Amino acid sequence: MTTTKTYGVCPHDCPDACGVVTEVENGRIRSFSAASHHPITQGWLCAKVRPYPDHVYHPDRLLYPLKRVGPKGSGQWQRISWAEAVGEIGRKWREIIAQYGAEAILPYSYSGTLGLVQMGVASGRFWNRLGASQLERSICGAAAEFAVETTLGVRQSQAYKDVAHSQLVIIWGHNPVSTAPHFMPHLKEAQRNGSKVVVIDPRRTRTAKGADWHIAPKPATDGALALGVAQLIVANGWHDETWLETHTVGWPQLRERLAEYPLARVADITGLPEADIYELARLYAAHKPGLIKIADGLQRHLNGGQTVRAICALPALTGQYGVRGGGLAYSTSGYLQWDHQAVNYWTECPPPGRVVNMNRLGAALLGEVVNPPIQSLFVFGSNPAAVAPHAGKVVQGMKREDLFTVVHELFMTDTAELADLILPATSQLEQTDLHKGYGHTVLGYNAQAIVPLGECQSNWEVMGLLAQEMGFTEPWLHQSVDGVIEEVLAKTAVFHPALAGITLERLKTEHFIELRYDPDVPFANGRFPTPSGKVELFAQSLADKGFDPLPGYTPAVDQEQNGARGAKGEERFFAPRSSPLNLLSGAAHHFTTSTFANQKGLLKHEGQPFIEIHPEDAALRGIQDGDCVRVENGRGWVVLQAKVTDGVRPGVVASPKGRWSRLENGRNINWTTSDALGDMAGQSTFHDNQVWVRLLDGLE
Ligand SMILES: Nc1nc2c(c(=O)[nH]1)N[C@H]1C(S)=C(S)[C@@H](COP(=O)(O)OP(=O)(O)OC[C@H]3O[C@@H](n4cnc5c(=O)[nH]c(N)nc54)[C@H](O)[C@@H]3O)O[C@H]1N2
Ligand SMILES: Nc1nc2c(c(=O)[nH]1)N[C@H]1C(S)=C(S)[C@@H](COP(=O)(O)OP(=O)(O)OC[C@H]3O[C@@H](n4cnc5c(=O)[nH]c(N)nc54)[C@H](O)[C@@H]3O)O[C@H]1N2
Ligand code: SF4
Ligand SMILES: [Mo]
Repeated sequence: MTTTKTYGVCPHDCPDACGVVTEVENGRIRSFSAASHHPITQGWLCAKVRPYPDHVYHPDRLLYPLKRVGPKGSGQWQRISWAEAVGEIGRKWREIIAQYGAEAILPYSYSGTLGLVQMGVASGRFWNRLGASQLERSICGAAAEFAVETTLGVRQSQAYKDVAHSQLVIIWGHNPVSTAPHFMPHLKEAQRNGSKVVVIDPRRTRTAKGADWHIAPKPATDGALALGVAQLIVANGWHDETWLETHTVGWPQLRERLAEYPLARVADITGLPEADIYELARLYAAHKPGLIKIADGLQRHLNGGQTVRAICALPALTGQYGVRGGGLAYSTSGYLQWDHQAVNYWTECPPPGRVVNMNRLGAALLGEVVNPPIQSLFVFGSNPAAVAPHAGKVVQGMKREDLFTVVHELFMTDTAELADLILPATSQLEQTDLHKGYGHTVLGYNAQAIVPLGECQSNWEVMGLLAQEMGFTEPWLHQSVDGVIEEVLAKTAVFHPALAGITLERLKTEHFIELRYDPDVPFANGRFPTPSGKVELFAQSLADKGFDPLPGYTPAVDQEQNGARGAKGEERFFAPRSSPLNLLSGAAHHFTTSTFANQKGLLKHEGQPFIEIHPEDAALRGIQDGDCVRVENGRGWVVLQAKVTDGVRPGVVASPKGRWSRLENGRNINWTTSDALGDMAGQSTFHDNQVWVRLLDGLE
């Protein structure tokens, strides 16, 4: 009997990027658990990933390439060989390129894995060489990334453990119990030692339940709330004038702007009592260090970028940037950026193709994108038919007869079901990769633990096959995974001192290596890598692009909810007389977006697809706890089970993201969400979603 022990990294979209260890006996996984020597993971995994062997050995894993034989979406497939599949792709693409050019091909990938090679490099090199359309990768946190980088210069964040120094922690529109689990033990300990925890969220999340104070504003009003708090801080003289003068640009202009946010107005906008807003300002000014922790859910609104700009102003007002346990905790992604050329090989590729926003996939397939139209879609590491907004449009677009769709997947997802060709993909335990977390600075090497199931191949292997088929012989398209890692590490180390001495060999033996930065507290040296070298409260770069250069607030109104009324192919929608509700669809505790939402044990924990509705809103509509309700707007509808609870504020309903339509009567929450773009960086706006909720009345 042979037993091997392999160290790896959880690849899923989560800031923690946990270290894992897999024991394999005679080729099969015997045990899977947390790596005890990973400094962030600390020996435990979240509820989603603990049963990982059930994911890897799921009876529904795709094991062979499949070719569609019936109409699109009919579920009729024929097994074919890899050679046939790749040959077919090559034939189709050559035809498309001859007629329309390579930009008619759109690769669509996102967060099935966050690995450097299997996602980063696999989404770059081959497609760049091909000259395919570029994907604007803005479904998740683009506006916040842009806002933080504009204001502070870089995305760097307090270490999880440094929350021990925080007297106050404001968790703002973020639910780390579910979405950044390894932050929680540190927070709990800080709380036990006396620091106060405030959660700001229209919904009483798992995180809010454990807070000292939960504040529930109306959705998308946080920009006004932040400016209102800022106004009170300044009006009371609680701000740090010296710090502002030394470290910021635009303080006088911001001060003027704040006059537009008197308490009464902010109370009116946010729906919060004046006393609560005042108390929040007082708490924040009185407790130092005070940490504000945000993530991306908060900013999936039409005004999300400016909301984040406004929140970023608060630690500047109180002089909290650069302080251990203070400032802003958002993302550590800016510490280490891989060498762009090593990842993408742009210098050896044709000019970049035109850019298609991933949030507009349905519209893009249905004629928004022309010259050339999208004639082929290649999806890997993403499930757009389930996760992209306005799913009805995505599905309609994917059903286009003249669209050639290839989906590289582990499972028959909503997206795979609409493909012409399906290629079977490896799981993390069947592939090699390098990972960095976005909540910490530990590098982790994922060694392949088991032989791929069936005929599964990794993303990078598929890129190699496609390159060969297209006649691209460049060696950088045919390296081994380790070769890619070595090259990217070496080329990045040239300008990144923290990588000095970190080699593939070391990663293979140590598995996880913590990168050290000096100073270890972001901005402790007082330097902000913005054009001015300071916190840009006023950003000339924004003014130059036609944006409001100061943090501000504009109402976020879902104006398109009736946009599809009576549209071709959709039944007519007439808004019921009751008023619409604002639907939030954040993270499910037991899934990672749609990953794991086909796994028995986790589905059982998550329960039936549900919608939380406030007792007042339920009563107005004659809805009782447990009733089936139809949730709808002009974009589409979905049937969910009502959970009547005061865990959402009146006017707000909440239903987690991630369900598979094909497992739930053909529709999920994204049949209602909007594909309108936010104020910055092409951001998705899932949470500006006006819906009508009513008892299911036999219509279906
Ligand atoms: N268990 C689990 N973990 C995950 C994921 C998952 O699906 N499941 N997804 C991963 C991904 S892709 C990401 S990007 C991160 C996201 O991590 P988070 O941002 O923490 O998660 P979300 O649930 O998207 O959003 C957080 C909260 O924002 C609130 N919110 C929405 N609109 C507003 C608003 O206008 N104001 C305020 N104050 N709050 C608002 C929602 O009610 C929600 O509770 O999590 C990652 N981790
Ligand atoms: N309503 C609503 N919708 C949302 C959001 C929301 O807040 N509300 N959040 C959005 C956000 S923040 C994000 S990041 C997106 C995430 O959306 P996606 O990036 O689509 O993430 P997943 O749903 O996890 O789907 C990933 C798919 O990749 C596959 N996969 C995993 N590993 C590999 C691999 O190595 N190779 C290949 N080829 N496939 C692999 C998995 O089986 C899975 O089907 O969802 C967005 N959707
Ligand atoms: S999903 Fe997050 S918490 Fe869970 S194992 Fe993966 S990295 Fe760790
Ligand atoms: Mo995300």
